[in-house]
Amino acid sequence: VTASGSGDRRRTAASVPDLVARLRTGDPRSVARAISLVEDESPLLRELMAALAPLAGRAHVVGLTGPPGVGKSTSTNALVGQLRARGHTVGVLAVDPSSPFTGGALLGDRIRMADHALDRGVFIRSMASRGHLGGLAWSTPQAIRVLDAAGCDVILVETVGVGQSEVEIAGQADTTVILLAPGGGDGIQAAKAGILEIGDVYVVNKADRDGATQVRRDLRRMLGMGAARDDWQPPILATVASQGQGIDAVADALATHLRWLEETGERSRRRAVRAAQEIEAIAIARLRAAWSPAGAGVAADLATEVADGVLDPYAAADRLLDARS
Ligand SMILES: Nc1nc2c(ncn2[C@@H]2O[C@H](COP(=O)(O)OP(=O)(O)OP(=O)(O)O)[C@@H](O)[C@H]2O)c(=O)[nH]1
Ligand SMILES: [Mg+2]
Repeated sequence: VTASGSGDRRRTAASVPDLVARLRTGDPRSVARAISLVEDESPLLRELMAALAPLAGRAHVVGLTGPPGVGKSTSTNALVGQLRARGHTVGVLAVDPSSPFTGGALLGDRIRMADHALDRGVFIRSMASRGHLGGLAWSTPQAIRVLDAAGCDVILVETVGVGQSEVEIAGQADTTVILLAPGGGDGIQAAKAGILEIGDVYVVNKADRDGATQVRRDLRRMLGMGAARDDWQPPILATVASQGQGIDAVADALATHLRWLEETGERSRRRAVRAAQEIEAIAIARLRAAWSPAGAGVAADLATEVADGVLDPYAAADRLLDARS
């Protein structure tokens, strides 16, 4: 079921308790509407999150990230099929940190996801930052909470790797899957982007292409050079996502990692880190809103005073914090 929000948003707002009651039954329209409330930063959001908080926390949140065109959407699509075959309900959140509006690339994702469009056990939703500063830092965990409360066993969060964003999304997942592919020196770029520290599972997709073995070898060498992390050895898998090859092994690796997270207590630790990031993002968004109702950034008069040397920046920051309520 494609949980697209357009249209739902214009309907007369049902009460939050009604919405939550329907959402808990897995009603796709309610899921779509709840995620639209997140995206629109609705005034109802606070009540919605309060109602959903005790209902969420069950789902296995899996982040999939990697360079543009590496095969994230194709892999997600194949993985949805694999997880459905194992009896799991699945939520898919395609997050686009680079685009302020839901645009062309995500439309492409929706079309590819059409394989699952009629399946009641699958929710698919794309989400963009809508230009909010740091917006995805609080909106992504909230959308995850909606899907979790709606009963998704596994939530796949696809993000395009653009610099820092994959690291941020990794902080929000229980399990982070890094996708690479041969060509374009991805292995080397990966090392630069700090990808070697954040992956729980590495997948070299497009294994049907020349150079895939080399990418796996490079990855194995580079992962081996880093300091040993905990007692989890990230597997390095090979897939041909467009043909569904190797996807069963990816699903196995996700299940194995979830078991490891639970046995070691690492799952609770990661969830606490995620909650801390979410709280911070909400608090910072609120401070920004209090300072600049017009969205113009730091109060202009203070900025002028600092620029003119009338006020020092620390004193200006004090005034800003004092003025927040
Ligand atoms: N040869 C080959 N092509 C593949 C494979 N997997 C995906 N592709 C193709 O690679 C292209 C990009 O795939 P996507 O799944 O859209 O990649 P993506 O990472 O989601 O792309 P963005 O979301 O735009 O960053 C498509 O044309 C796919 O058909 C594969 O295993 N082998
Ligand atoms: Mg994609």
